[in-house]
Amino acid sequence: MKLRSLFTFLWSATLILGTLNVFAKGLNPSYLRCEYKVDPVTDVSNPRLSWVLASDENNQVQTAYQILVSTSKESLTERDADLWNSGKVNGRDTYQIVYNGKPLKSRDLCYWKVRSWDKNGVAGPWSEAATWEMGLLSKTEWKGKWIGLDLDHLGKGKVYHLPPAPYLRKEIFIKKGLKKARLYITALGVYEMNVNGQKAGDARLTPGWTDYDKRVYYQTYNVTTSLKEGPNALAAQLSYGWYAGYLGYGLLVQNPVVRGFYGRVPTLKAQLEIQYADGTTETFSTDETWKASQGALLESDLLNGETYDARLEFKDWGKTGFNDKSWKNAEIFPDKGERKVQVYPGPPVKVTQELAVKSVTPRPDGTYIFDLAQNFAGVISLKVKGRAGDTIRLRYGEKLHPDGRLMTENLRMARATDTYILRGDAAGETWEPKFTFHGFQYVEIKGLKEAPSKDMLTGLVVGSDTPKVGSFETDNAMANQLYSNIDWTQRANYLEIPTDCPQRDERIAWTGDAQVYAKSATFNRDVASFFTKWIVDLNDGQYESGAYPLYAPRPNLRWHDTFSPGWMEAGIICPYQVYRAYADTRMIAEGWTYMVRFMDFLEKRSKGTHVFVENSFTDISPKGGFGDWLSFGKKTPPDLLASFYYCYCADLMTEMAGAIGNGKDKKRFTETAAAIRKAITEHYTDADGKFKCNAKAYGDGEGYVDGALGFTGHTQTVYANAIYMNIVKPADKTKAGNFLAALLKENGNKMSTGFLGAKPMLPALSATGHSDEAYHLFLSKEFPSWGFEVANGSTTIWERWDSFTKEDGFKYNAAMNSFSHYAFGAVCEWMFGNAAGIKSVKPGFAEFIIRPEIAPDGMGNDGVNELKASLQSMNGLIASEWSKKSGTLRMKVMVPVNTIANIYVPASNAGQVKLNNKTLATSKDVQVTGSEAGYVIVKAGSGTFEFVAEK
Ligand code: RAM
Repeated sequence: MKLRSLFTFLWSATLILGTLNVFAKGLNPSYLRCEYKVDPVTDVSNPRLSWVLASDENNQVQTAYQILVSTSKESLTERDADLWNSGKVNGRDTYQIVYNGKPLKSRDLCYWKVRSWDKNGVAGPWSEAATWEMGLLSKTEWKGKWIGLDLDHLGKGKVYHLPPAPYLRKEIFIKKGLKKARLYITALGVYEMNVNGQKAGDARLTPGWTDYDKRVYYQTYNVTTSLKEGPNALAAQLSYGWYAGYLGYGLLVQNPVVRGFYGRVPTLKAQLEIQYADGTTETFSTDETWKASQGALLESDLLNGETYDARLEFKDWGKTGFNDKSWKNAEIFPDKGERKVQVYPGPPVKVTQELAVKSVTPRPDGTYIFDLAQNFAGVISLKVKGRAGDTIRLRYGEKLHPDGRLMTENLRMARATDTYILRGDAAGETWEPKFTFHGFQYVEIKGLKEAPSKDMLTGLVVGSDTPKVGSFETDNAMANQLYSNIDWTQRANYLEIPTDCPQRDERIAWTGDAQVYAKSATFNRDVASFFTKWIVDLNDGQYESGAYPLYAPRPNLRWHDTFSPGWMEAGIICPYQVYRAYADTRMIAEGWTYMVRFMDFLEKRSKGTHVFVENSFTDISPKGGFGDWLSFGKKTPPDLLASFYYCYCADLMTEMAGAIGNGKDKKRFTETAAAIRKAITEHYTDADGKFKCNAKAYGDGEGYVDGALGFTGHTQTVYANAIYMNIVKPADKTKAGNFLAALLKENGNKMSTGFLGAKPMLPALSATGHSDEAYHLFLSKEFPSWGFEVANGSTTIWERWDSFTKEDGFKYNAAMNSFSHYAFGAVCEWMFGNAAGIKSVKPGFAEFIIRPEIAPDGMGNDGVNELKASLQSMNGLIASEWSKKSGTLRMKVMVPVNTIANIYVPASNAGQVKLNNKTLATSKDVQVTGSEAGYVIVKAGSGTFEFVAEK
């Protein structure tokens, strides 16, 4: 055989073998989800499906898919699928695929599976079957009444009014063998339901917080195996929760209402639906035949904690045969006609981790301090032995005073105290609070007779169960700790709603904090369903005027809490970030009228001028809104920031209008954005492109946040935002970047930025050729910086850079001083988007860029020489890793099936670069598409790519 034909032979053999390999394997769909959840219950009538593909082969894409949906697992075949056979649908889509089969009814159980065709047109294997189940689609299907027990007259103290929590129970008789049982349940307040002494599900603080006048959510539990023929017991505990308990700083600011914002008495509504083996059905619902009593849970409140007297415990009250003769009949409470009852759309709040105690320290006053070594949100589980009536008081704090005392001043009016009174069980007893949570690292225990051991307490980390999708690791210990701090702070605050902080008397979803951090959040955890839930709260909270509120849900915590520029725009920015991360257009479509109403509001407010001149928001409190909250030095005019945000929102609306195919609004917002840019340039910049304002217009600044410091348009925050939000034209960005770098230098290379300025700071520096400066700020350990918090012992992100310092201790103490506040954690966006360089081009990362910024040399141990980051996207795992060592730069990129990556390899020309040990320039696996200042650009399909570039 001639050499040439030998080559051809070998080549065809490889191809054939390769193809055979593909035949054998093909694309494998897994992680089947419906409405972002695995096997959920939903009431979305045409739910969206998704899967993730895996393949051993590089450069793979899906060219078509087929979905089958059926009412049973047995009939889930092409021939028998009775709900939907999508047929072969051409295209790459693997997510946001709308169910398009037969109309679904309440209680329908749907089995589904999918298969994909690969780039060679070869069909892969069918996936495993997954399910979803339809909830109750109409309120009229609810037979259960709202029941409760009014105990509100009890528990009135000097400071707090904490009535006991009601207990409810009912025995039912199951006459014959059952096939299926579902418990549909909700509460105004929070509930825990037990079936024959077993807790239904593992969620906590159900059914969560909503604007209860507009809607309440319910849970569905599959209790088929918890029930038996004959008598069965249903036992529920209720607490005040967000509905009837204390909320926010109402008490602190002496608001006329401090608790019971939605109602005084918590109530329960449930129905147990049974399908017997013989096909008949029966429903047991909450009604006046349920029995009700107060019991061992003497106090129960989210902010203030619980008091439990175990001596008053009803033994086995959750089981059949308990004598409830002395209990009252449950009271019936009226419904509100306009209140919707819907399936909980978010991830459940639950215990996501347990933490062991690191040390126990006795205090001179006889108390003990337990250290859990990590600031978090949650509760504890307590294990004790003692005499009946022994009382154990637990207080929680994030920090200790230098003398070892628990620091609780920063909790303000949140009592955050749990008390357990022992029943005196010789075998010992365990207890954990149910309807409260605290933000803490330390627990102080009072009332112990003997020195305790560490295992007396276990920390139970509580939060919305958002799956971890991100990782970030470097060879710099500070950066690693910072990333850990960010994730822990997110976990502590993504608890039902995105709260500002989990510890003090606040814990509300401040929209400003939420909007600056939303994108960062998507890099750490899958927050798609979390935001699906919260955006509804936000829309429910929209004012008549069209303004989005300061926080959502929005009870009336303080008469002048309304809206603020920089905060209210969360209504546009959060859905946009969800769209970018998960390609979710339904959230946009469903929220569109709210978003347009908000844009109308801004337009009206600007009086058609498309800019907010000085003093445009004197009617709100504080004047101008919160502005660049917690910034230093002269203030950035809040009106200028309001104008920037207006422009940014118009841009996002333009893009989102395009995404939902609304050409008319796309045109409208394109024009609006152009008009705003023009008006901003005219009013707020001088001939050199420098930002300015009419500082005199603010007079002495009275009524503005830190107004006495004076105002200027030439601040770090202004340029950082002008670059980040594309307020300045691309051609003028370098100039703006230079102003920003110069301002930093003038300020001793320190940031002066607050909540609104810190987030865009590093991305703006990076975008304008100042990556080294960005790295210096990122790695700095001097005040104010992220590293400064780490150097001062943080395990979470703090509200202020110097919330605690080794030199000065707690400067702010009882004032705003949270040690778990994610706003400054928004640097996470730069860590993933710039340091690791993972940037989406198309929503859902269908196409993305990997353009790592390599840390400057010469920083010794304070620098970064190695970085590894990854993100589990809707398409699968994206990874970006780099390391540098004596002139050699290594880079590893993982590109999931069905995506395209534009990889920027840090090298001055392709000749210097090797890909998987071969010369890049001749590689067939990828395509060199160009170069750009210090980078060779490579286009790649799926696979793992290792680049080596020599200097
Ligand atoms: C603080 C909150 C929050 C901030 C508002 C303006 O009390 O903690 O972080 O958005 O005020």
